[in-house]
Amino acid sequence: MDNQIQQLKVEALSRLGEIGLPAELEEFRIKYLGRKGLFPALMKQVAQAVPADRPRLGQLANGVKREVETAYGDRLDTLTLHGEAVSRSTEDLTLPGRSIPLGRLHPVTQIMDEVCGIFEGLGFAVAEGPDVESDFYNFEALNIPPHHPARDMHDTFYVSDSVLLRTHTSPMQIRAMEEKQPPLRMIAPGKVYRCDSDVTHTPMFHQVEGFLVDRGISFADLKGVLSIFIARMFDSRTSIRFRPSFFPFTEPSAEVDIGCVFCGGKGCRVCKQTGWLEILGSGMIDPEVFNKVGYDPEIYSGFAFGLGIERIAMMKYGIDDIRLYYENDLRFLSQF
Ligand code: 2NL
Repeated sequence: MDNQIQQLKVEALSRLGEIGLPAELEEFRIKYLGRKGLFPALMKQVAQAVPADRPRLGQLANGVKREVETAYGDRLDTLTLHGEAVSRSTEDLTLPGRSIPLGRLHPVTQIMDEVCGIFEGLGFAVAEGPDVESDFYNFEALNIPPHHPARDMHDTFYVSDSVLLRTHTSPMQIRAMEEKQPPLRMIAPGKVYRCDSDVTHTPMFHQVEGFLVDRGISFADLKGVLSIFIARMFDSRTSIRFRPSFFPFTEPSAEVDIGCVFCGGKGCRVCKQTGWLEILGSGMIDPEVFNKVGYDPEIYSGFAFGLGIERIAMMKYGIDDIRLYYENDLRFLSQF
């Protein structure tokens, strides 16, 4: 009996050493370790040995069986690690791996990049600057005098009497005009602040302002550039309307509307039954602004415009509550 056990061990281990294919390994398992295999048969024989020999033979046979099982397991690992799925394996090695969730750009950042990209494509330079500004760059240089309603405490966050959070990104454009002579075309993207909060207003939002100054610039240039922008941002078939308006820093001024993207111009709750949505404000730069930066308004003219990024993103994506942008709810953000 002892011999028989040793012989089975030698035979099994040497056979295992020859095996190179998963199918052969499975054959081995059935022949030696399977329910009707040689090891279970050996164990039955041990159970029938004379009682005096049984504990010793049992211990020996069990030890050998464990050794062979371990060697079998090692062989199985080696073969499967080399890419061969063994039919007995309970894991489906063809399943795709667990995916690692990826972050993405915030919808406001995506639209900001898109808007800037369109103007860069038209030759506009990009200038960024501080969120905290002086009264001069935010108001005075833009022809907004001390008691103008736009300075009202309800709209502007003041840091001190003459320091404030910028209410638009125009200050960077004023600096550019102070530093450089025309021709000049530039956009200023960034965060702006106004003390206002409801479904269409947040106290901080993003704006892109732009301007172009040269000799002989007319309202036709303004219409041309802004029409190209709208066609690229939305669709070349989008209808456009220039509506007379007023800003202290432009004259004449126009607000630009596009055909309502929600109802196609038929009239709905979002466009208040008008069929139009306002997308930006614009105008010919007021001679007073040129005087402040030292340009001669008799020689130069130019246009300027300003647009709110959250507003454009709401139109493009059909979002009706601006606050969704700033709640950081992944169910919302992961849709973009
Ligand atoms: C709006 C309107 C506008 C400007 C911004 C501007 C800048 C300079 C000179 C003259 Cl430096 N104008 N910017 C002009 C017209 C309109 O923005 O509704 N923004 C959201």
